Amino acid sequence: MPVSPVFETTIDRLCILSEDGTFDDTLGAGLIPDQDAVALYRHIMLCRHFDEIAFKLQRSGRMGTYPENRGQEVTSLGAAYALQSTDWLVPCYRENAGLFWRGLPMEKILLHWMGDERGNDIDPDLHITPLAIPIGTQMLHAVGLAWAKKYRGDKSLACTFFGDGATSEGDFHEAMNFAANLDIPTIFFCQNNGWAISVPTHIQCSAPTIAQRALAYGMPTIQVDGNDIFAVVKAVKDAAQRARETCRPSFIEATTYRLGDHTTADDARRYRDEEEVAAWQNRDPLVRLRMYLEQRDLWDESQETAMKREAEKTIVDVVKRAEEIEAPVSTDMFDSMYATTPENLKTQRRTMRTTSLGQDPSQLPSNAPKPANA
Ligand SMILES: Cc1ncc(C[n+]2csc(CCOP(=O)(O)OP(=O)(O)O)c2C)c(N)n1
Ligand SMILES: [Mg+2]
Repeated sequence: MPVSPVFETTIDRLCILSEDGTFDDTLGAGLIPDQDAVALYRHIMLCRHFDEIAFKLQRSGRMGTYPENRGQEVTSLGAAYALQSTDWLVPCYRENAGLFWRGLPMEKILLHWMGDERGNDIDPDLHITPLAIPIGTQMLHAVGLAWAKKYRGDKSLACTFFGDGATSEGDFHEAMNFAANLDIPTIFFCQNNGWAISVPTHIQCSAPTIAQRALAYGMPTIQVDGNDIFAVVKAVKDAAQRARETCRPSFIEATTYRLGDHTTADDARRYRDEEEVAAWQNRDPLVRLRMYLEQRDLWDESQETAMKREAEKTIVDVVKRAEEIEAPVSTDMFDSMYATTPENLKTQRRTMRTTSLGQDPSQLPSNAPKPANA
């Protein structure tokens, strides 16, 4: 019996607006109309300023840990731009630009990182789930949401964002397997920024691309330049069309880089070379889009100065709204837990004491076994 290949394929890499400003008209013409390109650029400037101020709030003790988004803005933004408002955005924690584009009030993200649960209380009409801090859990939620959409015969989908590191989690593989085998309209959007905190991608993925992980599930897959908003928009539009027409899920690996530390609790200088960071500064998605606009006379220095001023003013108001909200009260934790609060929790709510911490043994139910030391 001769040996013959049972499976052969290639994976495409898509780039439309390259790092030196060259634009591929064949792929990119008409993809983002001029006025939208300007609006997207203005939005990235606003998000960059938000990021800077959030970092300063943490440094001055006005907020908890914060993960800077700088350098990765166009991955989630391109996706949010390409999708419809009824499609779910299921984020991890570095997708501010896409969430704000969809309409999430900016103060919600500040409240989240200030440790205020009201930051996670999101208007359901926005179709955005709260930030997922445990790595990987959100991918399963996205598949569940998309499955529900399919059951209802609704042509929308779920797009979930995660990092390169998250693709080493069991949750990732379960979500991919389930979506692929049951035809669940999900877009798996991997933001490969080269690092999972201090672990470089090549240490946790011995394959040359993350995109090829999808092949094992028989899922259409592509790699895109994640600092090129045009490439991201095209890849997401193609995946969304496939999901709407056939319910098939897709995988997108967007190569990008976080220009800041992992979070404010990290110091990336301890594990990254300065030359690597400098090389990626030259690929900054903000600079790249500005080059595109200037080449077409859509943007100039006076607009840049005016937008900077506008961003500063907007973010001052955002911070004010986040800091002026009245402080939460301790009983809130009982009020959002159950539709009808059980009797034992009503008692805890009234007394703010519990038997489980040994604070109030009188709350033990009458039929509970006596503690060993009683
Ligand atoms: C289940 C779980 N394990 C570990 C962590 C700690 N942790 C937080 S971020 C992170 C790295 C994630 O890397 P990646 O998925 O590449 O995302 P990035 O931050 O680079 O965008 C880890 C291990 C966590 N939050 N959740
Ligand atoms: Mg990463």
